[in-house]
Amino acid sequence: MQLKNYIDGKWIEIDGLQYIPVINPANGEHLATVPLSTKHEVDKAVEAAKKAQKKWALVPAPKRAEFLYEIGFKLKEKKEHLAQILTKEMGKVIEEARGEVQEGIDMAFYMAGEGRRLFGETTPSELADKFAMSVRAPIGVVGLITPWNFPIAIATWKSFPAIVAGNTVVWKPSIETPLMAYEMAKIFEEVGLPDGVANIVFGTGPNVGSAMVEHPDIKVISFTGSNATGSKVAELGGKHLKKVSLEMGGKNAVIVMDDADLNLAVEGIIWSAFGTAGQRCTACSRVIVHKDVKNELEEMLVSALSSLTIGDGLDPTVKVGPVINKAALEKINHYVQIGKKEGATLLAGGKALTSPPFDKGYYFEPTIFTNVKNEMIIAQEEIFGPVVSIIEVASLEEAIEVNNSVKFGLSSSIFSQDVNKIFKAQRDLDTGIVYVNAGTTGAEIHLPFGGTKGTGNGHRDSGQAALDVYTEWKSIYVDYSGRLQRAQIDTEN
Ligand code: UN1
Repeated sequence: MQLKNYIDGKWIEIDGLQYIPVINPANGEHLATVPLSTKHEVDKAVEAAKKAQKKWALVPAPKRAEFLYEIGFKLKEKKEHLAQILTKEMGKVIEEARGEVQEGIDMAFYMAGEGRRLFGETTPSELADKFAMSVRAPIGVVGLITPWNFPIAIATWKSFPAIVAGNTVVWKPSIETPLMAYEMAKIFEEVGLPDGVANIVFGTGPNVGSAMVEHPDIKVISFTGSNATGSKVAELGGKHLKKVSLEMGGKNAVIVMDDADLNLAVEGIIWSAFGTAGQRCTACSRVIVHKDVKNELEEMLVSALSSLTIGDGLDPTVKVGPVINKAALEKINHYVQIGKKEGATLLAGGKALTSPPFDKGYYFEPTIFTNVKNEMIIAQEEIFGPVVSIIEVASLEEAIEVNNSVKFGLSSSIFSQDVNKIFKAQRDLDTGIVYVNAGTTGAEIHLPFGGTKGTGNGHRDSGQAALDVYTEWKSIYVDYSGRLQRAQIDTEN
């Protein structure tokens, strides 16, 4: 199957474009080919989106929302079909793939509900016989750049609030996982979303991504991906005075205090560190443990690893699937070598699996380092794979300091049964998301998603907060006094 861009409600095949294969990371199977589009295709998509936006903004929001309800029902109907494709192109295990599709369904219905809210504010005027209000206005054409690790959920976090608020969308999905975008485009077509409201252009960051960020008619860019790319997007977007919303990396920690329920902590760590083969921006990659329970926790973690079957995620007994590609496997391996050189103790795992039945895919063993010092590279940089570092501390204060010492601030978690420690921790952990007695993953779509410091630039995906990215506040004053009343001057009478 040769994928096509979806522009202005049509599937566009372009002569002379280069196509590259889409590969199943579990077994090397060739799934499809994806075009590497150019600035020309971006221009076409923006032109269509700009034309469509004028009309779309005039459709009453509850009517716009009806399309999202329809999309939600379609996603529900196709949940299993989509999950199967998602596992094949991305590698996550089938149970998690179903969960990701569910995240998209939830987002569709949540944002569809927004069509009958999109609340503004009324405010008393300082002058008599004058009415003041502020409303959310759509911004125009928005550009979405989404990653391969949550190819459907993250796309819905961004496109649904944008669409319900009256914007139109040009979306560049990751070329690692274009099949999910293709499936979404089919759904847009099936529900009759008006032409040009959602457009998809396949291609690379340097070509399609840059052309989007530089395009004068794209007013907002929402990006999820690496810090290196995110800062380039911010720089280029800044030059064009564009609103840029960034969601980037994490170096998320689970804190385990001496009074924690250790069985629960182990379950939380294993799920957050090795689920999705550690390829979540919310993944747990550090365990900050109180010295009194360190040995016991380590033993329990190592023994829990034996329950983690590695393999093709379509097999329902498999718990850890492959990583996305060869480059990812090499990067993870590189960090493991660094950890060894830095003097951390390898407690479990540490190797890529290269002999049959793993030789055709990209598999890395769940890996645990201990005796990790906070200043080590493996304790500071995002690895984006199934590797976790255990760091010992002597108090809650030290745990919080270690947690906050990294350049990222996405998610954190504390296992404790002491309400005083828990409340102190939720206040002082410098991350956009804090979990108590749960791992670092599993954000729900109706709460803001994002982080502090190097994780973002102050914006949030999901929840009501997402609407702030895709709308502009417009303040409206209606003077019904019949005379010219000057604010700040005529207020004394
Ligand atoms: C991501 O890894 O980029 O909170 C998103 C979670 C998921 C989303 C992760 N709901 O782990």
